[in-house]
Formats: sequence, C-alpha cells, structure tokens
Amino acid sequence: MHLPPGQHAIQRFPRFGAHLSDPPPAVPDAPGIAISGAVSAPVTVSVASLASLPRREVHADFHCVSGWTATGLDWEGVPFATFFAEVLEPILAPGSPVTHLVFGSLDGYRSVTRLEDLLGDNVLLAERLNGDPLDGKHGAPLRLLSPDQYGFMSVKHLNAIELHTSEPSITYHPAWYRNLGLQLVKPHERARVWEEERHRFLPAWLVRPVYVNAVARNVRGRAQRAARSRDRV
Ligand SMILES: Nc1nc2c(c(=O)[nH]1)N[C@H]1C(S)=C(S)[C@@H](COP(=O)(O)O)O[C@H]1N2
Ligand SMILES: [Mo]
Repeated sequence: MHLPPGQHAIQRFPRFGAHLSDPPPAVPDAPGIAISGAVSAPVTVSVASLASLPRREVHADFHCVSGWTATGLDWEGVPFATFFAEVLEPILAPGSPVTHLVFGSLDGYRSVTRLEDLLGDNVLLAERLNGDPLDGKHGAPLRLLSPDQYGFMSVKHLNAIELHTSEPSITYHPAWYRNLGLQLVKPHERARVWEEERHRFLPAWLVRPVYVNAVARNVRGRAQRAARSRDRV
C-alpha cells in the first residue's frame, strides 16, 4: 500500500482529537451551519437543506498528523466546491475576495483552511461514512472531509463557517487543552499529506517523532483516563 511519507496504516478508524475525554457533543434537533465573516449578512444554513444539493461518494484514506492512517473509507456528502458555489458565493460581501475559511464545531474545536485547498473534488461536507449516517465518534451530524490534508482540517460536528479575506489567527483548541502544552504544536497552514506539511515552521522529520509520541500518547492517555473515571461512576 502506498502511504504518504511518515504515515503508518492502522486496521481501524479511531475516534481521535482534542475532546476524547468528553462524550461526543449532542446533536441539536435542527442542526445548522452559522455562516459569518465576509458575507453581506450572517445567516444560518440548515443541515437539512443540504439534501437539495448534488452528492458525491469519495473513497479515501484518512491521515492524522500524529502518524496513523485509516485506510479505504467510503464517505458521502455534498462536494465542498458545490456548497461554496451554490450557498456561499451568492452571499459574499462585494469586493472582499475570500482566501481562508474557519470551520467551527459543536465541541468547540476550530480549524482554518485556505479556500484553494477546499475546492478539490474529494473535499466534502460529509454526512455518511461506510454506508451509514455519521455517528458521534466521527462527527455527527456533519463534518468536513479533506482527505489530502491531515485530519485536523476535517472538522467534525461542523456548525459554523467564517469567511476571511486573509489568514486569521485562531486557536484550534479550547483553553483547557492549550494549557496542556500542546500550544507548541503550530499546524501547517496547508497541511497537505503528500507534501508532509505537518508543522508551520519545523521540518517534518523533526516533528514526526514528537507527534507520534507526545501528541498521540497525550490524546490516548486523556481518553483512557476519562473512560476509567466514567466507569467508576
Ligand atoms: N470537532 C472536532 N473535529 C476534529 C477534531 C476534534 O477534536 N473535534 N480532531 C481532529 C483531528 S486531530 C483528527 S485526526 C480527526 C479525527 O477524526 P475521527 O475522530 O473521525 O478519527 O478529526 C479532526 N476534527
Ligand atoms: Mo489528528
């Protein structure tokens, strides 16, 4: 199997991320995506309304920057490029060309992505995985899927999109998580897996072992501790 540099295949698709110590966030009765930033007026687009847009299936591997790759996943959803053209472009503020989008979520996680990296035909607003609606583990009710970028760009539980005309400075994680010391991990602006764009400033060979050990272990450790304390109650 041909994997991007520095990745290793694993046999399952784990729930991973900043919020493993929490249960997946509750899905609201009528979920929506709040659109703000460089638009004529902020609006909320209902997730249900995506049903009127064309859909697409994407077969892809999923690569976490900490080094694991889940192989051969089948996603289904609305191509992001279609959503951009049909839903976002008509409401853009005149004369303010969008370059970056911030994706927000029900669990407070955020990421920022360049527009050009979102327009490829394998980038989805994904609603289904391997034939079933997304579950809480993998981002219900809706997630971004950008399989040519590291997983931290594929925001789960998507509920907000901010449009920007230059790169905004954002924090990916809520304060309690940054306080663990992981603020040193400064993600690459583009995060393309085949270019091994892991870290903003440091070369990939230097950060690989740090990510595999510190990041993956920290995340797994928090999840295990949380699971143990849930078992006790
Ligand atoms: N809302 C939200 N989205 C998120 C994360 C998160 O913690 N919360 N973690 C990111 C990271 S680092 C990865 S690798 C993938 C993991 O997706 P999975 O849990 O479906 O494996 O989700 C990304 N999107
Ligand atoms: Mo990740």
